[in-house]
Amino acid sequence: MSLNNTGGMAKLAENIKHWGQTLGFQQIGVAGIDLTEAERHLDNWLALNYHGAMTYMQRHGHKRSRPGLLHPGTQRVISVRMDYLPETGAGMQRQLETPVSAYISRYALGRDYHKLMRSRLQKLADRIHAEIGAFGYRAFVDSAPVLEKALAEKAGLGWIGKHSNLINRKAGSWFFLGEIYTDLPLPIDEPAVNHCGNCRACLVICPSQAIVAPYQVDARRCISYLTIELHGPIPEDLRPLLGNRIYGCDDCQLVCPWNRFAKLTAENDFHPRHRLNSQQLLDVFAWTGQEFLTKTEGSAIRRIGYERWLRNIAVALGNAPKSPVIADALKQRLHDSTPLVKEHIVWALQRQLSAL
Ligand code: B12
Ligand code: SF4
Repeated sequence: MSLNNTGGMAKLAENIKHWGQTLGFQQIGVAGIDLTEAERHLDNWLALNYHGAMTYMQRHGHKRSRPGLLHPGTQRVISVRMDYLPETGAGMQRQLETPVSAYISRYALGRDYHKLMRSRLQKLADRIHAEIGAFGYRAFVDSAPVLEKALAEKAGLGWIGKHSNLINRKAGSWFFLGEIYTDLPLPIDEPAVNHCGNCRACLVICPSQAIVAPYQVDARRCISYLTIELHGPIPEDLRPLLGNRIYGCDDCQLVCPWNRFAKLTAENDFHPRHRLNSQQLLDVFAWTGQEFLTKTEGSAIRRIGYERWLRNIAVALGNAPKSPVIADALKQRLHDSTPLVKEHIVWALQRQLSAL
Protein backbone atom coordinates (compact mmCIF):
# COMPACT_ATOMS: atom_id res chain seq x y z
CA MET A 1 0.00 0.00 0.00
CA SER A 2 1.37 3.42 -0.92
CA LEU A 3 1.31 5.79 2.03
CA ASN A 4 2.77 8.73 0.19
CA ASN A 5 -0.54 10.50 -0.31
CA THR A 6 -3.70 11.26 1.69
CA GLY A 7 -5.57 8.56 -0.22
CA GLY A 8 -3.09 6.00 1.10
CA MET A 9 -3.63 7.11 4.71
CA ALA A 10 -7.41 7.12 4.25
CA LYS A 11 -7.26 3.55 2.92
CA LEU A 12 -5.04 2.52 5.83
CA ALA A 13 -7.47 4.04 8.36
CA GLU A 14 -10.32 2.14 6.70
CA ASN A 15 -8.31 -1.09 6.93
CA ILE A 16 -7.42 -0.45 10.59
CA LYS A 17 -11.13 -0.12 11.42
CA HIS A 18 -11.88 -3.35 9.61
CA TRP A 19 -9.01 -5.26 11.26
CA GLY A 20 -10.01 -3.84 14.64
CA GLN A 21 -13.52 -5.17 14.24
CA THR A 22 -12.32 -8.63 13.27
CA LEU A 23 -10.22 -8.56 16.47
CA GLY A 24 -13.35 -8.01 18.57
CA PHE A 25 -13.46 -4.23 19.01
CA GLN A 26 -16.96 -2.88 18.40
CA GLN A 27 -15.70 0.48 17.18
CA ILE A 28 -12.42 2.12 16.20
CA GLY A 29 -11.84 5.83 15.57
CA VAL A 30 -8.94 8.22 15.04
CA ALA A 31 -8.35 11.33 17.15
CA GLY A 32 -5.91 14.22 16.87
CA ILE A 33 -3.85 15.07 19.95
CA ASP A 34 -5.09 18.51 21.00
CA LEU A 35 -6.72 18.01 24.41
CA THR A 36 -6.60 21.64 25.55
CA GLU A 37 -10.17 21.75 26.88
CA ALA A 38 -9.94 18.38 28.60
CA GLU A 39 -6.66 19.49 30.16
CA ARG A 40 -8.39 22.52 31.67
CA HIS A 41 -11.05 20.26 33.20
CA LEU A 42 -8.44 17.79 34.44
CA ASP A 43 -6.40 20.57 36.10
CA ASN A 44 -9.56 21.91 37.74
CA TRP A 45 -10.57 18.41 38.95
CA LEU A 46 -7.13 17.91 40.49
CA ALA A 47 -7.13 21.38 42.07
CA LEU A 48 -10.43 20.51 43.78
CA ASN A 49 -8.81 17.32 45.13
CA TYR A 50 -11.53 15.19 43.54
CA HIS A 51 -8.92 12.49 42.88
CA GLY A 52 -8.58 11.84 46.64
CA ALA A 53 -5.77 9.37 47.31
CA MET A 54 -5.26 8.47 43.62
CA THR A 55 -1.93 10.30 43.55
CA TYR A 56 -1.12 8.69 40.18
CA MET A 57 -3.66 11.08 38.63
CA GLN A 58 -1.43 14.08 39.37
CA ARG A 59 1.98 12.43 39.25
CA HIS A 60 2.76 12.89 35.56
CA GLY A 61 2.38 16.62 35.00
CA HIS A 62 0.80 17.24 31.63
CA LYS A 63 1.74 13.88 30.13
CA ARG A 64 -1.88 12.75 30.59
CA SER A 65 -3.34 15.54 28.48
CA ARG A 66 -0.48 15.92 25.98
CA PRO A 67 0.01 12.65 24.12
CA GLY A 68 3.26 13.88 22.54
CA LEU A 69 4.85 14.20 26.00
CA LEU A 70 3.96 10.62 26.92
CA HIS A 71 5.08 9.11 23.62
CA PRO A 72 7.22 11.50 21.56
CA GLY A 73 6.33 11.63 17.88
CA THR A 74 2.64 10.84 18.45
CA GLN A 75 0.43 12.49 15.83
CA ARG A 76 -2.77 10.49 16.14
CA VAL A 77 -4.54 8.22 18.60
CA ILE A 78 -6.40 5.15 17.41
CA SER A 79 -9.16 4.78 20.00
CA VAL A 80 -11.11 1.53 20.44
CA ARG A 81 -14.03 0.33 22.52
CA MET A 82 -15.10 -3.17 23.57
CA ASP A 83 -18.48 -4.14 25.08
CA TYR A 84 -18.29 -5.98 28.41
CA LEU A 85 -21.87 -6.40 29.65
CA PRO A 86 -22.40 -10.11 30.39
CA GLU A 87 -26.11 -10.06 31.29
CA THR A 88 -29.22 -7.93 30.97
CA GLY A 89 -30.34 -5.26 33.44
CA ALA A 90 -32.89 -7.46 35.22
CA GLY A 91 -30.25 -9.74 36.76
CA MET A 92 -28.18 -6.80 37.94
CA GLN A 93 -31.17 -5.03 39.43
CA ARG A 94 -32.24 -8.18 41.30
CA GLN A 95 -28.80 -8.62 42.85
CA LEU A 96 -28.60 -4.94 43.76
CA GLU A 97 -32.04 -4.88 45.35
CA THR A 98 -31.46 -7.95 47.51
CA PRO A 99 -29.56 -6.55 50.50
CA VAL A 100 -28.01 -9.89 51.51
CA SER A 101 -26.60 -10.39 47.99
CA ALA A 102 -23.15 -9.16 47.05
CA TYR A 103 -23.14 -6.68 44.19
CA ILE A 104 -19.97 -6.68 42.11
CA SER A 105 -19.60 -4.29 39.18
CA ARG A 106 -20.39 -5.94 35.89
CA TYR A 107 -17.05 -4.96 34.42
CA ALA A 108 -15.19 -7.13 36.93
CA LEU A 109 -17.09 -10.42 36.75
CA GLY A 110 -14.84 -12.10 34.18
CA ARG A 111 -11.22 -11.87 33.05
CA ASP A 112 -9.29 -8.66 33.72
CA TYR A 113 -9.96 -6.43 30.71
CA HIS A 114 -6.50 -4.86 30.79
CA LYS A 115 -4.88 -8.12 29.73
CA LEU A 116 -7.43 -9.06 27.10
CA MET A 117 -7.57 -5.66 25.42
CA ARG A 118 -3.81 -5.10 25.52
CA SER A 119 -3.17 -8.32 23.66
CA ARG A 120 -5.84 -7.46 21.04
CA LEU A 121 -4.35 -3.98 20.57
CA GLN A 122 -0.94 -5.59 20.09
CA LYS A 123 -2.45 -7.82 17.40
CA LEU A 124 -3.89 -4.75 15.71
CA ALA A 125 -0.47 -3.05 15.78
CA ASP A 126 1.13 -6.24 14.40
CA ARG A 127 -1.41 -6.29 11.57
CA ILE A 128 -0.60 -2.66 10.68
CA HIS A 129 3.11 -3.53 10.78
CA ALA A 130 2.53 -6.47 8.44
CA GLU A 131 0.87 -4.09 5.98
CA ILE A 132 3.16 -1.05 6.06
CA GLY A 133 6.36 -2.12 7.82
CA ALA A 134 7.84 -0.45 10.90
CA PHE A 135 5.91 2.49 12.37
CA GLY A 136 5.97 4.34 15.69
CA TYR A 137 3.31 3.31 18.21
CA ARG A 138 2.48 2.43 21.79
CA ALA A 139 -0.65 0.65 23.01
CA PHE A 140 -2.49 1.47 26.26
CA VAL A 141 -5.45 0.19 28.25
CA ASP A 142 -5.67 2.31 31.37
CA SER A 143 -1.98 1.45 31.78
CA ALA A 144 -0.39 4.90 31.61
CA PRO A 145 -1.36 8.55 32.01
CA VAL A 146 -3.87 8.76 29.18
CA LEU A 147 -7.16 10.73 29.01
CA GLU A 148 -9.00 7.80 27.47
CA LYS A 149 -12.53 9.26 27.45
CA ALA A 150 -11.53 12.63 26.01
CA LEU A 151 -9.61 10.88 23.23
CA ALA A 152 -12.48 8.47 22.51
CA GLU A 153 -14.90 11.40 22.33
CA LYS A 154 -12.66 13.13 19.81
CA ALA A 155 -12.38 9.89 17.82
CA GLY A 156 -16.19 9.77 17.53
CA LEU A 157 -16.77 6.74 19.78
CA GLY A 158 -19.26 8.52 22.01
CA TRP A 159 -19.67 11.57 24.22
CA ILE A 160 -18.67 12.06 27.86
CA GLY A 161 -21.96 11.86 29.74
CA LYS A 162 -22.98 13.74 32.89
CA HIS A 163 -21.79 10.76 34.97
CA SER A 164 -18.46 11.22 33.13
CA ASN A 165 -18.50 7.84 31.39
CA LEU A 166 -18.41 7.67 27.59
CA ILE A 167 -21.83 7.01 26.04
CA ASN A 168 -22.49 5.79 22.54
CA ARG A 169 -25.86 6.42 20.90
CA LYS A 170 -26.16 2.88 19.61
CA ALA A 171 -24.36 1.01 22.38
CA GLY A 172 -24.82 2.81 25.72
CA SER A 173 -21.79 2.91 28.02
CA TRP A 174 -21.01 -0.66 29.09
CA PHE A 175 -17.70 -0.82 27.24
CA PHE A 176 -13.99 -0.44 27.93
CA LEU A 177 -11.64 1.90 26.14
CA GLY A 178 -8.12 1.39 24.83
CA GLU A 179 -5.82 3.16 22.42
CA ILE A 180 -2.78 3.08 20.17
CA TYR A 181 -0.68 6.25 20.06
CA THR A 182 0.96 6.48 16.66
CA ASP A 183 3.11 8.67 14.43
CA LEU A 184 0.98 7.80 11.38
CA PRO A 185 -0.83 10.92 10.04
CA LEU A 186 -4.16 9.11 9.65
CA PRO A 187 -7.26 11.15 8.75
CA ILE A 188 -9.07 12.31 11.92
CA ASP A 189 -12.67 11.28 12.61
CA GLU A 190 -15.51 13.63 13.54
CA PRO A 191 -15.92 14.00 17.32
CA ALA A 192 -19.12 12.65 18.88
CA VAL A 193 -21.96 15.03 19.76
CA ASN A 194 -23.39 15.18 23.31
CA HIS A 195 -26.93 13.79 23.67
CA CYS A 196 -27.47 14.02 27.45
CA GLY A 197 -29.91 16.89 26.99
CA ASN A 198 -31.83 17.78 30.15
CA CYS A 199 -31.56 14.28 31.64
CA ARG A 200 -30.19 14.20 35.20
CA ALA A 201 -31.00 10.58 36.04
CA CYS A 202 -27.41 9.66 36.94
CA LEU A 203 -26.99 12.65 39.24
CA VAL A 204 -30.21 11.80 41.05
CA ILE A 205 -29.64 8.04 41.41
CA CYS A 206 -26.02 8.19 42.60
CA PRO A 207 -26.22 6.65 46.12
CA SER A 208 -23.45 8.84 47.51
CA GLN A 209 -24.03 12.09 45.57
CA ALA A 210 -20.61 11.72 43.97
CA ILE A 211 -21.66 13.44 40.74
CA VAL A 212 -21.39 16.86 42.29
CA ALA A 213 -22.32 18.66 39.04
CA PRO A 214 -22.88 17.46 35.47
CA TYR A 215 -19.60 15.99 34.15
CA GLN A 216 -17.90 16.26 37.53
CA VAL A 217 -17.35 13.24 39.74
CA ASP A 218 -15.82 13.78 43.16
CA ALA A 219 -14.05 10.43 43.32
CA ARG A 220 -13.76 10.67 47.10
CA ARG A 221 -17.52 10.08 47.32
CA CYS A 222 -17.77 7.55 44.47
CA ILE A 223 -18.43 3.97 45.62
CA SER A 224 -16.13 2.69 42.92
CA TYR A 225 -13.28 4.67 44.48
CA LEU A 226 -14.24 3.78 48.05
CA THR A 227 -14.40 0.04 47.40
CA ILE A 228 -11.53 -0.30 44.89
CA GLU A 229 -9.03 2.55 45.03
CA LEU A 230 -9.10 3.59 48.68
CA HIS A 231 -6.64 1.60 50.77
CA GLY A 232 -7.49 2.77 54.27
CA PRO A 233 -10.74 2.99 56.21
CA ILE A 234 -13.93 3.96 54.38
CA PRO A 235 -15.22 7.24 55.89
CA GLU A 236 -17.95 6.32 58.37
CA ASP A 237 -20.54 8.76 57.06
CA LEU A 238 -20.31 7.16 53.60
CA ARG A 239 -20.50 3.52 54.72
CA PRO A 240 -24.32 3.32 54.91
CA LEU A 241 -24.49 4.64 51.33
CA LEU A 242 -22.55 1.68 49.94
CA GLY A 243 -25.52 -0.65 50.50
CA ASN A 244 -24.49 -4.11 49.24
CA ARG A 245 -21.97 -2.85 46.65
CA ILE A 246 -18.77 -4.66 47.56
CA TYR A 247 -16.68 -3.95 44.44
CA GLY A 248 -17.34 -0.91 42.25
CA CYS A 249 -20.72 0.59 41.44
CA ASP A 250 -22.89 0.64 38.32
CA ASP A 251 -25.88 2.71 39.40
CA CYS A 252 -25.22 5.74 37.21
CA GLN A 253 -24.96 3.49 34.17
CA LEU A 254 -27.90 1.28 35.12
CA VAL A 255 -30.21 4.28 35.13
CA CYS A 256 -28.89 5.84 31.93
CA PRO A 257 -31.56 5.72 29.20
CA TRP A 258 -28.93 5.21 26.52
CA ASN A 259 -28.11 1.81 27.99
CA ARG A 260 -31.35 0.52 26.49
CA PHE A 261 -29.23 0.24 23.38
CA ALA A 262 -26.35 -1.61 25.06
CA LYS A 263 -25.24 -4.88 23.50
CA LEU A 264 -24.22 -7.95 25.47
CA THR A 265 -20.53 -8.78 25.21
CA ALA A 266 -19.28 -11.14 22.51
CA GLU A 267 -16.32 -12.13 24.71
CA ASN A 268 -16.60 -15.36 26.66
CA ASP A 269 -13.80 -14.07 28.87
CA PHE A 270 -16.07 -11.31 30.22
CA HIS A 271 -18.71 -13.78 31.41
CA PRO A 272 -18.98 -14.27 35.18
CA ARG A 273 -16.55 -16.67 36.79
CA HIS A 274 -17.29 -18.48 40.06
CA ARG A 275 -20.89 -17.10 39.99
CA LEU A 276 -19.53 -13.66 40.92
CA ASN A 277 -22.73 -12.12 39.56
CA SER A 278 -24.95 -13.93 42.06
CA GLN A 279 -22.98 -14.43 45.29
CA GLN A 280 -24.39 -13.91 48.78
CA LEU A 281 -22.62 -11.63 51.26
CA LEU A 282 -22.25 -14.34 53.91
CA ASP A 283 -20.72 -16.76 51.42
CA VAL A 284 -18.07 -14.37 50.14
CA PHE A 285 -17.34 -13.21 53.69
CA ALA A 286 -16.56 -16.81 54.57
CA TRP A 287 -13.93 -17.20 51.82
CA THR A 288 -10.45 -17.94 53.14
CA GLY A 289 -7.48 -15.95 51.84
CA GLN A 290 -6.65 -18.89 49.57
CA GLU A 291 -10.21 -19.06 48.24
CA PHE A 292 -10.08 -15.34 47.48
CA LEU A 293 -6.92 -15.88 45.46
CA THR A 294 -8.32 -18.89 43.60
CA LYS A 295 -11.68 -17.36 42.81
CA THR A 296 -10.29 -14.03 41.65
CA GLU A 297 -7.44 -15.44 39.58
CA GLY A 298 -7.10 -13.48 36.34
CA SER A 299 -9.76 -11.00 37.53
CA ALA A 300 -9.44 -7.25 38.20
CA ILE A 301 -10.89 -7.90 41.68
CA ARG A 302 -7.67 -9.52 42.82
CA ARG A 303 -5.78 -6.25 42.89
CA ILE A 304 -7.73 -4.94 45.88
CA GLY A 305 -6.44 -7.89 47.94
CA TYR A 306 -8.13 -9.99 50.61
CA GLU A 307 -8.03 -7.30 53.30
CA ARG A 308 -10.00 -4.68 51.32
CA TRP A 309 -12.32 -7.43 50.10
CA LEU A 310 -13.26 -8.27 53.71
CA ARG A 311 -13.43 -4.56 54.63
CA ASN A 312 -16.00 -3.96 51.87
CA ILE A 313 -18.10 -7.02 52.73
CA ALA A 314 -18.09 -6.09 56.42
CA VAL A 315 -19.59 -2.71 55.50
CA ALA A 316 -22.24 -4.38 53.32
CA LEU A 317 -23.12 -6.77 56.17
CA GLY A 318 -23.49 -3.75 58.45
CA ASN A 319 -25.96 -2.36 55.91
CA ALA A 320 -27.92 -5.63 55.60
CA PRO A 321 -31.20 -6.20 57.49
CA LYS A 322 -30.56 -7.14 61.11
CA SER A 323 -30.05 -10.86 61.57
CA PRO A 324 -28.44 -13.02 64.29
CA VAL A 325 -26.77 -15.12 61.59
CA ILE A 326 -25.02 -12.05 60.17
CA ALA A 327 -24.04 -10.86 63.65
CA ASP A 328 -22.52 -14.29 64.39
CA ALA A 329 -20.55 -14.31 61.13
CA LEU A 330 -19.15 -10.88 61.92
CA LYS A 331 -18.19 -11.92 65.46
CA GLN A 332 -16.44 -15.04 64.21
CA ARG A 333 -14.16 -12.99 61.98
CA LEU A 334 -13.25 -10.48 64.69
CA HIS A 335 -10.37 -12.39 66.28
CA ASP A 336 -8.35 -13.23 63.14
CA SER A 337 -8.79 -9.94 61.28
CA THR A 338 -6.33 -7.12 60.56
CA PRO A 339 -6.91 -3.83 62.42
CA LEU A 340 -8.48 -2.30 59.29
CA VAL A 341 -10.99 -5.12 58.85
CA LYS A 342 -11.63 -5.36 62.58
CA GLU A 343 -12.62 -1.70 62.75
CA HIS A 344 -15.15 -2.18 59.93
CA ILE A 345 -16.51 -5.33 61.56
CA VAL A 346 -17.02 -3.48 64.85
CA TRP A 347 -18.92 -0.77 62.95
CA ALA A 348 -21.05 -3.41 61.22
CA LEU A 349 -21.72 -5.25 64.48
CA GLN A 350 -22.88 -2.06 66.16
CA ARG A 351 -25.44 -1.58 63.39
CA GLN A 352 -26.47 -5.24 63.43
CA LEU A 353 -26.90 -5.38 67.20
CA SER A 354 -28.39 -1.93 67.76
CA ALA A 355 -32.03 -3.05 67.65
CA LEU A 356 -31.87 -6.82 67.95
C1 B12 B 1 -9.52 7.72 37.68
C2 B12 B 1 -10.58 6.80 37.11
C3 B12 B 1 -11.68 6.49 37.89
C4 B12 B 1 -11.95 7.18 39.23
C5 B12 B 1 -12.46 8.62 38.95
C6 B12 B 1 -13.59 8.68 37.90
C7 B12 B 1 -13.58 9.91 37.03
N1 B12 B 1 -14.73 10.33 36.60
O1 B12 B 1 -12.50 10.47 36.75
C8 B12 B 1 -12.99 6.23 39.88
C9 B12 B 1 -12.27 5.24 40.77
C10 B12 B 1 -14.07 6.91 40.71
C11 B12 B 1 -13.53 5.50 38.65
C12 B12 B 1 -14.74 4.87 38.63
C13 B12 B 1 -15.25 4.23 37.52
N2 B12 B 1 -14.60 3.92 36.38
CO1 B12 B 1 -12.84 4.63 35.95
N3 B12 B 1 -11.22 5.36 35.32
C14 B12 B 1 -10.42 6.26 35.81
C15 B12 B 1 -9.30 6.56 34.81
C16 B12 B 1 -8.02 5.81 35.28
C17 B12 B 1 -8.97 8.05 34.62
C18 B12 B 1 -10.21 8.96 34.43
C19 B12 B 1 -9.82 10.41 34.37
O2 B12 B 1 -9.03 10.80 33.53
N4 B12 B 1 -10.31 11.23 35.30
C20 B12 B 1 -9.98 12.64 35.34
C21 B12 B 1 -11.24 13.49 35.31
C22 B12 B 1 -10.86 14.97 35.17
O3 B12 B 1 -11.93 13.13 34.16
P1 B12 B 1 -13.50 13.07 34.07
O4 B12 B 1 -14.15 13.02 35.37
O5 B12 B 1 -13.82 12.02 33.08
O6 B12 B 1 -13.79 14.53 33.46
C23 B12 B 1 -13.84 14.72 32.06
C24 B12 B 1 -15.19 15.29 31.65
O7 B12 B 1 -16.23 14.94 32.53
C25 B12 B 1 -14.94 16.73 31.46
N5 B12 B 1 -15.19 17.60 32.61
C26 B12 B 1 -14.64 17.57 33.83
N6 B12 B 1 -15.08 18.58 34.57
C27 B12 B 1 -15.94 19.28 33.80
C28 B12 B 1 -16.68 20.41 34.10
C29 B12 B 1 -17.53 20.92 33.11
C30 B12 B 1 -18.30 22.13 33.44
C31 B12 B 1 -17.62 20.27 31.85
C32 B12 B 1 -18.54 20.78 30.80
C33 B12 B 1 -16.87 19.14 31.57
C34 B12 B 1 -16.04 18.66 32.56
O8 B12 B 1 -13.55 16.85 31.14
C35 B12 B 1 -12.80 15.81 31.76
C36 B12 B 1 -11.68 15.37 30.86
O9 B12 B 1 -12.16 14.88 29.63
C37 B12 B 1 -9.89 5.96 33.49
C38 B12 B 1 -8.87 5.33 32.53
C39 B12 B 1 -8.08 6.40 31.82
N7 B12 B 1 -6.77 6.26 31.84
O10 B12 B 1 -8.65 7.31 31.25
C40 B12 B 1 -10.91 4.89 33.99
C41 B12 B 1 -12.21 4.75 33.22
C42 B12 B 1 -12.74 6.13 32.99
N8 B12 B 1 -13.07 4.07 34.17
C43 B12 B 1 -13.92 3.27 33.64
C44 B12 B 1 -14.96 2.60 34.34
C45 B12 B 1 -15.64 1.44 33.62
C46 B12 B 1 -15.31 3.02 35.64
C47 B12 B 1 -16.55 2.57 36.44
C48 B12 B 1 -17.80 2.41 35.61
C49 B12 B 1 -16.18 1.25 37.17
C50 B12 B 1 -17.25 0.72 38.12
N9 B12 B 1 -18.32 0.11 37.62
O11 B12 B 1 -17.12 0.83 39.31
C51 B12 B 1 -16.67 3.74 37.47
C52 B12 B 1 -17.58 4.88 36.98
C53 B12 B 1 -17.66 6.02 37.95
C54 B12 B 1 -17.94 7.35 37.26
N10 B12 B 1 -19.19 7.80 37.28
O12 B12 B 1 -17.01 7.95 36.69
C55 B12 B 1 -13.77 3.21 32.12
C56 B12 B 1 -14.91 4.00 31.46
C57 B12 B 1 -15.41 3.43 30.14
C58 B12 B 1 -16.48 4.34 29.57
N11 B12 B 1 -17.47 3.79 28.89
O13 B12 B 1 -16.42 5.54 29.71
C59 B12 B 1 -12.31 3.84 31.94
C60 B12 B 1 -12.13 4.65 30.66
C61 B12 B 1 -11.31 2.65 31.96
C62 B12 B 1 -11.26 1.89 30.63
N12 B12 B 1 -10.09 1.73 30.05
O14 B12 B 1 -12.24 1.44 30.09
N13 B12 B 1 -12.66 5.60 37.61
S1 SF4 C 1 -20.30 4.74 40.11
FE1 SF4 C 1 -21.94 4.81 41.70
S2 SF4 C 1 -21.11 6.14 43.32
FE2 SF4 C 1 -19.81 6.48 41.48
S3 SF4 C 1 -20.75 8.22 40.41
FE3 SF4 C 1 -21.73 6.40 39.54
S4 SF4 C 1 -23.59 6.04 40.80
FE4 SF4 C 1 -22.26 7.48 41.93
